[in-house]
Amino acid sequence: MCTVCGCSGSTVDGHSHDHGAGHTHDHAHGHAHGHGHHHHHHDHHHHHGAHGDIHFGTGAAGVAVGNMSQERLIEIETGILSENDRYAAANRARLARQGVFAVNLVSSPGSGKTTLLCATIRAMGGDVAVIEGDQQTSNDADRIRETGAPAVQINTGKGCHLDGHMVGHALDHLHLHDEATLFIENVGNLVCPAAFDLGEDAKVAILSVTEGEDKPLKYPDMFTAARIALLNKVDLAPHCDVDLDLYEANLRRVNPTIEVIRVSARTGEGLDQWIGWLRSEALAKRRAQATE
Ligand SMILES: Nc1nc2c(ncn2[C@@H]2O[C@H](COP(=O)(O)OP(=O)(O)OP(=O)(O)O)[C@@H](O)[C@H]2O)c(=O)[nH]1
Ligand SMILES: [Mg+2]
Repeated sequence: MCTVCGCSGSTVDGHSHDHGAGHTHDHAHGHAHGHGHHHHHHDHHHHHGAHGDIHFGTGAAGVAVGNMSQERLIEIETGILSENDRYAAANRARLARQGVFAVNLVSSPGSGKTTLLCATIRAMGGDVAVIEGDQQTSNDADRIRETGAPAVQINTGKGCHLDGHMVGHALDHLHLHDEATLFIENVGNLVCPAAFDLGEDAKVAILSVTEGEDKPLKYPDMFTAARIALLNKVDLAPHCDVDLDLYEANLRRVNPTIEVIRVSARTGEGLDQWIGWLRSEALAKRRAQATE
């Protein structure tokens, strides 16, 4: 269950929750690990498709959230978040050992994450790898592979976000070189991915000029969680009634320290600045590790 929207797609779920009297909980979801105690190891219900694409949660799972008390939901939320955080911490340690700098790209559907990633990879050259998250299809991983970069597609099925557990599986299948850059494209969703740490170094929010200047104010959690925002499709700005300065001001209202870069995946505008940010952050991470 997603602890944010209550949908049934998460892989980090509470098998061993004590639901108390009167609570029933359908555990028909695809793949879950219990909490530390009562840790039942289930057969892995995800399966692998072409190119090692990983499919989660294709089975239906019903969670009667409406029957749960708020207290109960908060209790479960705390448990699931900490379970996710354990997977995320393991991912983070693994990436740190390899000196890999990892970003988690979050946005609403269609803001241009994949297009921007393809343009970034082509402009950057060098050692990059991609984890793609979508509910269905391997379209985005296929698009990434056309650039020559390795990509693993995760299909979340019913899931509305990637979680730490899924990304751990994807890392098992990705041949990451030391000091590579890892891009994780999250499921297009401006709400739930904000709450799930994947073990990344930074969340990068992508907005496009067509979405409207008020989006940071309406969906603040995502922009509070992000270190940097890429305001994409600026090539379209002249055709839209959009005020880019107001867009930026609204971003800074919800997150005063957020960095904002105006980009166009289509024309390449702003890509140098974005790649510069990636390089300097990766360097800063390695320097910090070296002095540890
Ligand atoms: N004009 C213009 N179009 C863009 C730009 N970036 C992306 N697009 C277009 O926007 C549409 C969606 O782009 P995608 O890269 O698929 O967006 P996405 O965020 O990866 O979408 P999901 O993975 O489905 O959430 C495509 O038609 C792209 O060609 C841009 O900078 N300018
Ligand atoms: Mg995409």
